Amino acid sequence: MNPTAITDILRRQEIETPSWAYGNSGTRFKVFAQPGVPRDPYEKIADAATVHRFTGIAPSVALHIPWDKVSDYQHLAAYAAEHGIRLGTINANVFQDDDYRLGSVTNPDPAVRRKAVEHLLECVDIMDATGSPDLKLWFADGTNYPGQDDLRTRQDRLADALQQAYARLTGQQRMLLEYKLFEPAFYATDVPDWGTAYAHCVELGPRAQVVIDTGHHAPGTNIEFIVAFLLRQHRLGAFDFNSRFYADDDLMAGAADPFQLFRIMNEIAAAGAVTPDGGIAFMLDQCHNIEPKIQAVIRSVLNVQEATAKALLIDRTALAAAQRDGDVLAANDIIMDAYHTDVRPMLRQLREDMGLEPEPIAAYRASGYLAKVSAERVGGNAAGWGA
Ligand code: PSV
Ligand code: MN
Repeated sequence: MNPTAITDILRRQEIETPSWAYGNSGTRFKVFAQPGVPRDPYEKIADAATVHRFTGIAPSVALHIPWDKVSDYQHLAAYAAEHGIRLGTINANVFQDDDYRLGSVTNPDPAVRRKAVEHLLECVDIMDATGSPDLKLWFADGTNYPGQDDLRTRQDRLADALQQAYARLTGQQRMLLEYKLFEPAFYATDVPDWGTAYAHCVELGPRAQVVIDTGHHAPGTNIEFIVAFLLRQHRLGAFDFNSRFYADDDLMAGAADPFQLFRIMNEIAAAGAVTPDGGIAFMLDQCHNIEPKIQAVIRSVLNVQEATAKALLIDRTALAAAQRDGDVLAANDIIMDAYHTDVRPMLRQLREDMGLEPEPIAAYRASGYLAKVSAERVGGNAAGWGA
């Protein structure tokens, strides 16, 4: 691909940032408070808009309900627009009420299942008000002990709930179903892998799509294979990018394993699906427990952008020829050549062409934004888990 074609794609790339990345978070041992943390969804939007201002490619923010509950969602959407961004994916949250101890949509108690489905429907009402295109579902449902509940019946309950939510979607709205190997359930998770998510999506219809959260697999899983498979089936709806050393560590995307992120973006670039018309929502899903949050989100956006630029640099004609010839080492060299290219000068130039500061992190640090919001955001309750 010629340099102009590459920069044209990079200019149109969009990465959605999560509202919860701006709030306080922690491990199950401690939530650390940081200065300047937003106290409500409006302040989270201001932080997300700041990330977009410095990167130019993060024009939307994902909301999590009820963490981001407000009385007027149209007002919130208008506020986002005033700040130069839009409201993106609506994430349902059926994992924090005491009622959900034995599951939400797969709970043995029909009253609890009904409550969970009502929340999913409420999230679609919110999408109608905000213009958000996607409903993202992740269920903490599962069991801790063999015999605790019937595994097949739980799948029936899940299918029934998904069907009710899917039927409520209108127009171009989509349902994105996320899987996760384990945690909080430790014996059997009800949506543990891409195969389960995929099978439910196929049963539902074309607007049900799978979400790949990069932290939700067993160690050593070949995630790019899952990407390739789902792309081929037209069922890859979105990513939750983050990185991990052990389990679902929720570290900055591209921090723990930049080569894996590159391999994933290679599959996306090969399928021509980097830009929004490719139908994939590229989101971050991370927590910044010990590092400054806004700067960490900027770093993550840039890491995804760098991995994408490298993937776009792969000489696909030469690669196809090497693959046809069975030249294993030449093919691998072509991939590694792109991976080892320093794309930072190209991206600095791109930002200048887009009217942005060439070095987003340095520019953000020099802007004084964090000192300003730390002085302003005094009193009230800092947003965080459960808030
Ligand atoms: C679950 O671990 C998850 O990845 C889901 O996307 C949730 O919505 C998110 O984290 C926030 O806790
Ligand atoms: Mn996730």
